[in-house]
Amino acid sequence: MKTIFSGIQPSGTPTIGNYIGAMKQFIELQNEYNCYFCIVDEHAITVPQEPQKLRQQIRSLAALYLAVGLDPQKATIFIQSEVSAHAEAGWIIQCNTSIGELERMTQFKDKSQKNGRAGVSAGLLTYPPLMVGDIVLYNADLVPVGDDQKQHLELTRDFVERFNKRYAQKNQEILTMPEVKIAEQGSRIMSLQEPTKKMSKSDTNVKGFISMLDEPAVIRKKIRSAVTDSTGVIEYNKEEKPGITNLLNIYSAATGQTVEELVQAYEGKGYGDFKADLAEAVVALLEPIQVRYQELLASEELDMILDEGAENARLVANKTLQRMKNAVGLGRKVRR
Ligand code: ATP
Ligand code: LTN
Repeated sequence: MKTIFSGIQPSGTPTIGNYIGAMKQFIELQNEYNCYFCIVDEHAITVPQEPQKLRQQIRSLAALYLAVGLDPQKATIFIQSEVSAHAEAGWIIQCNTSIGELERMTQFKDKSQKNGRAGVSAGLLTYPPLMVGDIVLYNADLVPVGDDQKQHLELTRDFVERFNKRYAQKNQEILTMPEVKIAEQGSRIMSLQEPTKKMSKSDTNVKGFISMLDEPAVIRKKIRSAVTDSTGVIEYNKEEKPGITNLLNIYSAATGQTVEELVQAYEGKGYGDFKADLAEAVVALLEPIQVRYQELLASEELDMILDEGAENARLVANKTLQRMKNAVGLGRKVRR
């Protein structure tokens, strides 16, 4: 059975972008793969977080993982910082990655531009090596992510090739080469307010995203005020009509209807009707998830699942870490 690894940062409440681009794929894949789904809290502290809030967000994301339908019998669900191999592997990987490579990452350029380069944490720059560590520690073959993570996966693949070449003994591979897996549709859900910008849970404009825990009234209001255009025709055209195109993608992901079916169904109808129906579809998608979420958050079961997840994860991660240390020559030789 092939292995999957993916992670989401507890840097806020996940949005429907995270759901459509990432979580939805996780649910579909858990039946066919050996899966690890991680709450990557060490990634979240690359930008300032309030400790109390971060704690809450970590547990909340874990509850959401389960509420959307991830099954701890099928997938290992755990918190990154509870498996120390991540930080250790991250260091070895950083020392085998050039600053030039890291400075080219779009996510770093975007986030450091907003806050001024000199003022952002060094972790924001060296974060991709931590992500590489997440993936290689579990020998992942496949990494399901949204479109924005493609570049980080390319960096991961470059790293694996370089590391294997540089340190291989008797041509034995040390790390598994992963492939990226991007959803066919909805891999890049855009902001409701600026439909040329990615929907992001840490957007300061809360009207730009629908969080998975938004109440129905809030969802309806945000969709009603989503930016579209003045033509009033429901058409799929990313370049000329990014707003309505984005809403079509969300509608399709929420209901399973294809974009073509939706365009046909709304022929001759206006944006008002379309948005009202879309809002109901999103409410219908999220309501049962929210009910399960509340139950899980209050349960002890959640902590048991996370304890067990971390234990499982440590077993696999520590083995790979030891292989990496042996390859690089750190410490004393330990048998595999
Ligand atoms: P932040 O705003 O804190 O940078 P984020 O909302 O971009 O976070 P992440 O935790 O970094 O979310 O991403 C988790 C997963 O969700 C990744 O696989 C990412 O590609 C995917 N994802 C994030 N935003 C979107 C989006 N707008 N559309 C589709 N997929 C997305
Ligand atoms: N970098 C990702 C989150 C992330 C991840 C991972 C995704 C951290 N480690 C490993 C897939 C595999 C992000 O910012 N969205």
